[in-house]
Amino acid sequence: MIEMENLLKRIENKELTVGVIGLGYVGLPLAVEFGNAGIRTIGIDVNQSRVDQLNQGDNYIQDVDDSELKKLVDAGTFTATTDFSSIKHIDAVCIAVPTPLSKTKDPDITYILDVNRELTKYVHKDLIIILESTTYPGTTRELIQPALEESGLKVGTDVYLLFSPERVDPGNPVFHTTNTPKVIGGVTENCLKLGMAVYSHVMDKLVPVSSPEAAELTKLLENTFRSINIGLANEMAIMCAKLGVNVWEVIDAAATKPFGFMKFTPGPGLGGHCIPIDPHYLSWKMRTLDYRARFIELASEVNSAMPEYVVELVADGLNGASKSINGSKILLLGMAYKPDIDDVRESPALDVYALLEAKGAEVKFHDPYVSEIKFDSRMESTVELDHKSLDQYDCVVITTNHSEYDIKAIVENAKLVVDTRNATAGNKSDKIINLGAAR
Ligand code: SAJ
Repeated sequence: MIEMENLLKRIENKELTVGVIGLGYVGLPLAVEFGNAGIRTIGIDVNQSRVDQLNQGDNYIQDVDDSELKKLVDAGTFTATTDFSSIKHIDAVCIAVPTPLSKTKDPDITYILDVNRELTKYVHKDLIIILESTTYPGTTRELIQPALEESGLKVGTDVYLLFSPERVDPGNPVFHTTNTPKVIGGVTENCLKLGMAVYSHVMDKLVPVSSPEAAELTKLLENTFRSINIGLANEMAIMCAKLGVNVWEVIDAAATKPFGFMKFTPGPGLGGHCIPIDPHYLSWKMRTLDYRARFIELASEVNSAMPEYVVELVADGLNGASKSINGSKILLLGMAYKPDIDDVRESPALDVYALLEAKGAEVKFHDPYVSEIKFDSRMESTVELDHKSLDQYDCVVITTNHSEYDIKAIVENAKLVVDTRNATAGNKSDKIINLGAAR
């Protein structure tokens, strides 16, 4: 096994070029960390304008430090390209392309299939391939491995294939790419050894598992766990409102239990590019095995119904002032899917906006991080938030509680506030309808 030893030696001595395919919120931070470790890194992305931006040292990912990127580009340590043939000069390639859902909530693996086609073309002896995109269990072995072996090369002896889930939490002030434990599963022992040697340059802690399927399922369990518990919190909110009890008080009290409980909170629904999506990769896979993943489906049902629940709260509030949604002027505060970030992907605020509009309301939004949003065929821009003129709206809905919102001023000046995030906790006023709290 001299070959393995030589390969390991080269990796340990950083005599390798790492490639990252997909330069988004996962791929770009990862590429920058390899560059920071002094490893030549090539970023590959299909988006030419992104590639051009990066090669000018311009950063577009919130969690990446602008000066770090610039330094790597100026030193030639990191370069970006749209040319997949660069794989020929790459020793280890990490794949971090999107894995969304189709309209019918089925896995959409077109991005992985696109990469697969390039891998088949440019795979070469001793290439190490690590899939990071969240996907259904079996993708690595059933989709990627055959694409690599089409060339006649054998996984485990000529090329090395692994799965290692991304665990990037956008905007997290504590956990980032290098200090979040990294789960990794290889198709063979040698695959695992080599993949771990590559990641040991950038990850503080590696968590080897016995197979790529175990690694694929680890990620799905993590995010299914969140989706189901958020669904439980949302259903608790609905039940508490019917029982005349404040769900936020109940959750805070339950959270004092020092063991056996983990706090989740209700909200207007489930946003982001992970939690609403990932569990459906597992339930889809199970359907192909004739098994219904009931918890996943039920959680999705509860979570997806929350925007309508919020609209019912708005209707109740307006009704109290003898108004209807139809013809009312409504302002949504916060369109990003969670506080203090600029990402609106799958944001429930988008659903609330569309549902209110469909019922005849004139809807506006304010978001300090989101300047404009595309609704079907038109672009809507954020309005200025002038507390003194909030009474021009029949209802203000707090959909995402960005830290900078002055809740006291909002409550003081608005006619009616529907609070989906308990942002108004502590503000006593009969103008407030708080999701999960009796009026
Ligand atoms: N949400 C609730 N109630 C909660 C928690 C979240 O309604 O108790 C909503 C959020 O408002 C958001 C959605 O769920 O709309 C998702 O929120 P999230 O906190 O899970 O944030 P994400 O989507 O950024 O999830 C990421 C995930 N990271 C990865 O997949 C690598 C997730 O695994 C992390 O646990 C999560 O960040 C985190 O902890 O912040």
